[in-house]
Amino acid sequence: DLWNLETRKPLLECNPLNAMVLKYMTLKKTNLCVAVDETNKEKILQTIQSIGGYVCAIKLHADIIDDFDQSFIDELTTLSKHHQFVIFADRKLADTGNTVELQLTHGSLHIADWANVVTVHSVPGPPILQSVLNIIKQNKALKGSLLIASLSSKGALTDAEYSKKSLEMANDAKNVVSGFICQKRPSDNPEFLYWTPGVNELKSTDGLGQQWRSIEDAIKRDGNDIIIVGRAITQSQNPVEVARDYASRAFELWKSR
Ligand code: UP6
Repeated sequence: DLWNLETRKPLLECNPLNAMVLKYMTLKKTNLCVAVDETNKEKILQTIQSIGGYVCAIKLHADIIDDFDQSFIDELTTLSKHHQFVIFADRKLADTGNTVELQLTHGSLHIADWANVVTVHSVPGPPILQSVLNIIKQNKALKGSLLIASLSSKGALTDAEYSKKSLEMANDAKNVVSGFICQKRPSDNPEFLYWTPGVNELKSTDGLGQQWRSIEDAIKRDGNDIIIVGRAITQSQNPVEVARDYASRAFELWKSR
């Protein structure tokens, strides 16, 4: 059974980013990634400080942080080492190769210097992955990328054909692509990790097109490995307890699959 963790582990560990993710997942018994979509660095750091023990990754949208600066990066990096999680920049890159290289290394965000993994849209085609690889080779914090096979928003244009083509792109670039952002696992290839947003146990939509489903559907029915959870945790009454609960439920479901 290729989905058995012990059988699958050596396959995943060939990829430097997945080796890191898997180490934290098995050590901390969690396949939870929390999306901390706050706009103030102190608030973000406080949230990470409190839930950091229950996650394998922390996902950020750096471009929504009002006071993003080097001290934020330094504290984030310290927290990631202390709590042992991967730093995930959800930049959703989608441009021509040269521009993508500049977006990863320059500007006020210079993502490749602090993020271990970044999201990439497949819409520009294979050259985008070559550019991400060029930056990964520079030995910065960035170790891998997740290709967006499908989006969770209502009416997304990422249909089955799009997901299939994204998979073909990833198969030709396994040294760059560690896995996917997807709703349903687009492949049975156990060498990739499948990360899924759109998870909330209490609500099914936010009124702005987001589509949420349960942890069980995300992992068992849809075949994903890692759940990405935002507001269900960060806007709950007790983020620490909810994070602990989501992490333990998701991990049990993943192990038993
Ligand atoms: N995200 C999605 N759906 C996608 C891709 N990315 O929701 O298809 C991201 C959002 C947000 C997080 O940008 O940061 O995942 C989900 O947060 P939520 O649980 O609060 O909706």
